Amino acid sequence: MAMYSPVSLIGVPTDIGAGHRGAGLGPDALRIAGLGDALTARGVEVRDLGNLDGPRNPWTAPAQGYRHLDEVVAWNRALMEATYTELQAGRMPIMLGGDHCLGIGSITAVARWCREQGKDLRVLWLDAHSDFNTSEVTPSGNVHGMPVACLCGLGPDALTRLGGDAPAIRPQQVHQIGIRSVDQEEKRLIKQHQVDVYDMRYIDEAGMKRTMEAALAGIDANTHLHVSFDVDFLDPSIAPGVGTTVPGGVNYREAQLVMEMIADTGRMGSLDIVELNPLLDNRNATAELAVDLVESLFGKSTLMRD
Ligand code: HAR
Ligand code: MN
Ligand code: MN
Ligand code: MN
Repeated sequence: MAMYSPVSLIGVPTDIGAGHRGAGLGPDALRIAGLGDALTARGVEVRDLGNLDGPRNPWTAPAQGYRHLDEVVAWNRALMEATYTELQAGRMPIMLGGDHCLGIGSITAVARWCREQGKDLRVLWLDAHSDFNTSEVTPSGNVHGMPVACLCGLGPDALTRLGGDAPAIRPQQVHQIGIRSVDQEEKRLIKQHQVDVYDMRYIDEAGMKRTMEAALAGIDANTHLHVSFDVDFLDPSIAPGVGTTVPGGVNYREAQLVMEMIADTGRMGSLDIVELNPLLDNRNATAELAVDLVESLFGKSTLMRD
């Protein structure tokens, strides 16, 4: 079995960036689905740091194109600090979300740490959505539709400069898989900034194996792979427990292959699990599926392959 760094689970119980309430219950649903024990069974040393604290969700309308911006900033700052601390301690942070606005905090910390260590950061963004909106073009004002843009320097200073300098990452460092819902103006931004997007049509035509080979091409011993796993990446028929389902998503076998191929690189150094909404789930089945997929991310396969 491959050796993995010790893992720290960081619960971030908030739906501050989402348009539905409930993703704040995600961390406990993942725990109840057995995430910690599943990793331990993989031979990974696991420490559960519990849940971070932050402002409650005021559930107010957007202002200047953002909903709950101050609260989003507060949660992301707390997560950034916790993530950075774990990386410094030689541990692999796994963020238990929470909605996807939290990717700003986790990835800002990872980017800073990679810069300091001289590592090449690559972000794999598994999602139905590109999350590349800005306040000018967002149809909703929900910040969970904006984290990739913020990380690439498009957004309010409070989020783009969370870690000091902006941008935290370059668009070319992001590789998106499973995309099937991009807003009109967001499409233009994605093109303009040359984010590497493997949408569902690409996956249909090329197959998941070739898609992943393309998304993982060029990874070497100096690469730090950050996996940002938005559970709505999966088809709603297998993963109903999310606020923003989009039909035509990745099926069970494809999802397993994605995780197995990431595991084969041996380079995953940090992980987000986001957008799980237990209030919309079917007896925690989506959380259990997420745990099953995380096992594959940590090298679980049917046969011994090494
Ligand atoms: N694109 C839409 C918006 O910006 C929906 C975004 C939904 N985002 C997530 N995360 N669920 O991917 O409002
Ligand atoms: Mn997302
Ligand atoms: Mn999504
Ligand atoms: Mn690239």
